[in-house]
Amino acid sequence: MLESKNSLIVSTDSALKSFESVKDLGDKLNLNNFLGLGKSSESAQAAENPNSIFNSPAILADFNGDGKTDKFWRNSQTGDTSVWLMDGTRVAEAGNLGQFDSAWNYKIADFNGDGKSDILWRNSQSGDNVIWLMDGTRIASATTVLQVDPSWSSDIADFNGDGKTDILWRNSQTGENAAWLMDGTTVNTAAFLPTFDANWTRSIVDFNGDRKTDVFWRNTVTGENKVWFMDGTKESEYSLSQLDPSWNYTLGDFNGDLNTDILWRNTVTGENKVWQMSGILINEGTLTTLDANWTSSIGDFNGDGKTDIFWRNSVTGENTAWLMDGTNIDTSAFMPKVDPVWSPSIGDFNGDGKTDIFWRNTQTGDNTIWEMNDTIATPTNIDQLPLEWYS
Ligand SMILES: [Ca+2]
Ligand SMILES: [Ca+2]
Ligand SMILES: [Ca+2]
Ligand SMILES: [Ca+2]
Repeated sequence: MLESKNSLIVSTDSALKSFESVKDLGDKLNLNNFLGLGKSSESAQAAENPNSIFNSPAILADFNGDGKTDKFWRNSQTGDTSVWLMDGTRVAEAGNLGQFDSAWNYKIADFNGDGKSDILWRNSQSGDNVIWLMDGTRIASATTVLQVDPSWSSDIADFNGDGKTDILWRNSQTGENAAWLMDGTTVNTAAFLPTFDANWTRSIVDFNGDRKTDVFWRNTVTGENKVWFMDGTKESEYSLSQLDPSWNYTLGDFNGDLNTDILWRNTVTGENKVWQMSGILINEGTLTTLDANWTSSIGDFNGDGKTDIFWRNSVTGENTAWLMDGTNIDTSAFMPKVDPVWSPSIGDFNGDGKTDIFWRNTQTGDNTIWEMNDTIATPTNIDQLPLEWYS
């Protein structure tokens, strides 16, 4: 599949075989309850974040669609996978799903647009692809989709804005690109897009806020930047300002206008700046400089739809949050220090529209959630999970 431009849609025997085995596995393991922690409660005081970055089940895992981020775990020794449906700092329900060895990578998506996260599995050695449509701790369906040569990698997108996940394929060797417009597990349209050589990296964005995701291209050698505004499989390409390759980027929406913005960080000087995007128009703002030990994650800690920045110092364990208002830092506050053995990830586990922080101790397997309210963190220890489990 995708090996030549004339064979965009080809299914293979091996794909069908692995469909059977995955389906069997799903059927068998759905019956098992993992950890037996009981049923989910309906005690939500849900307040949906106004920004799709933080309310989309195609971005943050939410397998039962209750607006509370869930956890997906893999076991590095057994290949087991499991889901924790979260209700604040409580694991409301846990389920063991099936076994996928480490050759399989996964991505969170929502292929059928039902508001419940699905999973795209891709075998990095065989090129097999499997889609799990999820319903809480249950695999509603496991379907093998077209095989794609392992030289291609996938990105989750929504190019026609119908709320159903599409896929951007990129061949890192040839520089070829292609799009699949999906309807559930069916590939409705498959089309090749223009080629960009291997020096270009890409990210899925929406610079014009039309809910059709766009593609941001950056040349890591020359520092050139480009965008494809997408409408289905039709792309319109524009050049953006060039920026020296020493700048890395993270994506967010710092003014809450639903256009993706870019947080730039200079890996040499520690300088930071924001490009507030409106189509191809750039409003640049310079932020505080932070030395190279600091790494950024995005969140929305006050739930106003404007992306905030969580900074963690990987050497000292210090943590800082910047509540953002466009190109300005509205509030900057230190939060409790956390030893560097703890690794943070974000989600909205209590569904109040404000991003929380899930901490996992990489030496003990202990887990703690910080429920966030602006820059105030309320920590609660939650279930421990042996170290061989990872997200
Ligand atoms: Ca959930
Ligand atoms: Ca879904
Ligand atoms: Ca767009
Ligand atoms: Ca915010």
